[in-house]
Amino acid sequence: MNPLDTSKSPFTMTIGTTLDRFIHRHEQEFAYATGELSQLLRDIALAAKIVNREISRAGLLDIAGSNGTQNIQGEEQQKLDVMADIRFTRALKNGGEVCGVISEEQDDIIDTGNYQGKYVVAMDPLDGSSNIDVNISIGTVFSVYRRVSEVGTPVTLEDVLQPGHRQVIAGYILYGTSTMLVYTSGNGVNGFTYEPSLGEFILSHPRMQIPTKGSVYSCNEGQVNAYSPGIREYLNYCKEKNYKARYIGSMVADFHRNLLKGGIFMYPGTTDVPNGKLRLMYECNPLSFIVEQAGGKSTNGLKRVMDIQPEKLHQKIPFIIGSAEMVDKVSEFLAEETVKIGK
Ligand code: P6P
Repeated sequence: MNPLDTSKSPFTMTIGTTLDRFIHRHEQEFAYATGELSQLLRDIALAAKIVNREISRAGLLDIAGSNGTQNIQGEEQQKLDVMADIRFTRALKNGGEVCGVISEEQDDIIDTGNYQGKYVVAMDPLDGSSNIDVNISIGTVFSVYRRVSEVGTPVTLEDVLQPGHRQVIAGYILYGTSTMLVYTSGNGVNGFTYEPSLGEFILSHPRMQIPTKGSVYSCNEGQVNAYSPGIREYLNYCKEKNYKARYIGSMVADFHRNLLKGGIFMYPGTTDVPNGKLRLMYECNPLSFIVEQAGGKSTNGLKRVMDIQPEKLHQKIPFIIGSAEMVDKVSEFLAEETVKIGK
């Protein structure tokens, strides 16, 4: 890029720029920049504003609590899970850029009927929703891939079962003390804070970078006896180093704190559930794209998450993500475990 041409450089994007203007200015950075991807991102942002409004009033509108149904994972769906799924799916269908969607809340691929759409989206419409009733931050997580099947035809399984390194956009919305949209399109990570009085996401965290090391670890230690020896030894290592334990049961919130301050989030496998709980396509891959773009790392304990070839829509993997040096340290303990028990 011509060093004198600062039109596209994120460095000219001052805090206070709206998401819309940021997208427009950076459109040329999108692979195959033809405007569709920009519009797709705007569609996601619109749905996020609507979901944010619903969540902030949940306690008043009797839309909190259980929906009385389960998703394909057998997890109880909250009313807001279903609402968020409808809002994001509808925005993506109406936007026209997406030919297919996979969602934590839907068993199968959603064919949007937009056969001319060049993209597919994998999403967790509302992660951590069991925390809604107790007013703890929750999040939406999304991944965007370019379809591999011919434009003009229905979405296929191959369009959605792509490895994470083929993502073109990944992001999350954190419905917290303030609502933020954080995303990457492969040129760094930028965070936008929602200003309700304007109805706009405003650039507040340009060029986010995760510290290469930190002193916070996020893990459900209630399961410690079921973790592998390597994970247990790493948790002991954290205590010896006097790290802080911070785990609020809402991955997007735990991840966001670690992204800003440095730290590591782990949802390992256990003796009974060796692949853990978190889903590769719409939880692990999007956060992995973001963390790598911010200078961090993520693995399943054995390999880079974004190199895993998905085999099922709702495939689960053990998940370790955060500051590069902390993820490397876990890998060291797991490697020693492999040697000791001769896996
Ligand atoms: P556990 C929420 O249900 C979630 O998917 C993540 O947001 C969170 O980190 C994890 O599960 C909590 O799971 O088993 O520790 O309660």
